[in-house]
Amino acid sequence: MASRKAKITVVSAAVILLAGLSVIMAFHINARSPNHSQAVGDLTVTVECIPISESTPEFKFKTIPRPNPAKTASSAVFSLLTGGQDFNGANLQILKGGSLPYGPDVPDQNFFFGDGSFGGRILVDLQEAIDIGEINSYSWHTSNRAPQLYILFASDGLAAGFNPQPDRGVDLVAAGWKLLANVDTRPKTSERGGQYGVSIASRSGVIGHFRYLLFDCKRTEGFDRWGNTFYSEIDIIPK
Ligand SMILES: [Ca+2]
Repeated sequence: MASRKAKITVVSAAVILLAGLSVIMAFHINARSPNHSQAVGDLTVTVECIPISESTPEFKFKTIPRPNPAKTASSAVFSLLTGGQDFNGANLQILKGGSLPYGPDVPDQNFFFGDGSFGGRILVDLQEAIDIGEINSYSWHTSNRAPQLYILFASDGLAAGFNPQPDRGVDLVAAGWKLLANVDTRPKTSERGGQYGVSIASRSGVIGHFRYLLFDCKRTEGFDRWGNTFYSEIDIIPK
């Protein structure tokens, strides 16, 4: 009898242990997923990664809007503040208008900073301050150039001493810029390829009233020369 009880106790303990492990594993896998939504104050930053095997030129995201040139602010003018365009890539104009790459490794249909460089700063000038509803960025690559890593700043351009063209090293907050979001979609697994979408929005419906946006982009890794993200599209959606 005592032996039977002991057996039952051992089996019960094993079941409890396995159940506990599966809960821990589920949490762990979830924590490793690049898909997440993070709230910072009133803003939400939602990240979705479509695995490379399921990625298509339609950019079919489920949790964030797909690229939509019809909704994008047509007044947006993109320019480079720091860093240089890679000569195998497209210029910044590829980021607006809705043209999307036909495959996961098409350099001339994406904008990316020069091979071996640390990244750079992209300025978007909307010509006048508008209420912005969403800012969505999209990228696609087979490997390390897929994830997105940038800090987004914004300004209405009205602060005293505002600097609309801050060079490398200039403290952006001191130069009249507001920090909006820290975006880092790098997964914690070795598999980094895929199609990434980032949607920055606000629970109030309006991110803010801004004329300028500044994307301070970093390379996703420095192991080799190919760490700068293949950006396919950046949509600024007015409210
Ligand atoms: Ca494009």
